[in-house]
Amino acid sequence: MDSLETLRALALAQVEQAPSLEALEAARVALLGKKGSISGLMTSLGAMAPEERKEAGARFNVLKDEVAQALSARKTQLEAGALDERLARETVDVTLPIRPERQGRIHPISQVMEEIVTIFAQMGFVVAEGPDIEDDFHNFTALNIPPEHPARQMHDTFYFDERPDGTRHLLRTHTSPVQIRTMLSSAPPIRIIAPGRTYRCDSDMTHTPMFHQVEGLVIDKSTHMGHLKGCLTEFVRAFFQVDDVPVRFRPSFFPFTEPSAEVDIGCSREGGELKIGKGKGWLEILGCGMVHPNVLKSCNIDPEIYQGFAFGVGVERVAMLKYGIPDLRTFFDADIRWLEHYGFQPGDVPTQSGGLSR
Ligand code: 2NL
Repeated sequence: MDSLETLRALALAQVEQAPSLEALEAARVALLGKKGSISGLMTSLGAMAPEERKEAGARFNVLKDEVAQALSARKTQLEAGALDERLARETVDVTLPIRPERQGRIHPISQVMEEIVTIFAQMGFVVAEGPDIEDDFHNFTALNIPPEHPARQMHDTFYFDERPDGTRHLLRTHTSPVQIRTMLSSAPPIRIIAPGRTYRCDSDMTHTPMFHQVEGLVIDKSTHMGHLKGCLTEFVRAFFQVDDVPVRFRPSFFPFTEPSAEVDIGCSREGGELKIGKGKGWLEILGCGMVHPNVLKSCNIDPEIYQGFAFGVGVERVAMLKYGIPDLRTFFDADIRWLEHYGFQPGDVPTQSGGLSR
């Protein structure tokens, strides 16, 4: 009896005073392990008379439960302490000055998307976002893209497996579905910019299966082609930071706009060096047009009352032109040396108040 009390006191002291999780585990093995002292008590029951065994067994079990409970309580305590200690050890002083030799870089895609968004934000556009995984309606049908249009083919669009109802989701092939969603959910006037990832089943020197787009949409009662020309001319000059760069609007075709145009900027290619500004050549920068009445109707907007313009910019393309990046596929190589060369310092990211970089 006395020896059981002594064992109890020793066991609880050992557990409650265990200085570390390792010491606690050692105590658990010494007490409750196969060859532990409390397990030893259980073995001794075999040599006892039936009456004595019954009474002793009950007391041994109480002790065993008590020790197990103490082990668990101490474990919780030690773990909390270990976490506190780690949190204290790993604190970061965010007020310390940056260390230029240890700085990461902003990817040129992120930088250029931020530049484009900043320019349009300064004109009063609001950023809109939507899902990368879309359905047929938002990506094609609402955009006046007919069922037999080549863009809908398997080899141009990434489709998911068919669902029980026979429909298939897809990876959006442009950010236009974001604008469709905006027109469906909010009444005009609308002035939004939709930056994001887009996907097409295409991979060669000049195409990657994932790429980036910024699209814009303006809808109001009296929005006209003059607004489109003024807005995009202003954008191109702000983006390339050349005040007098020639801009031309060349007729084109998109199913979702009528009329449609492509915007070119002037450039020169003397001595193999591309220079944006006055010169003999032209560079295609973006596509645009007046929103097709069928698109407005699909979004429950009355084309007799409202009209608007839309445009789309390929981010990789304008990033390559602006920053002289020669190879599209290097954008996605995750090469640290490339990023150190073409990337941007975190402090150079454009803001509405600070303007564009450089
Ligand atoms: C290009 C051409 C364009 C649009 C995108 C658009 C969106 C809606 C309605 C009408 Cl919801 N149009 N987007 C319009 C014209 C051209 O992009 O070459 N992008 C890289």
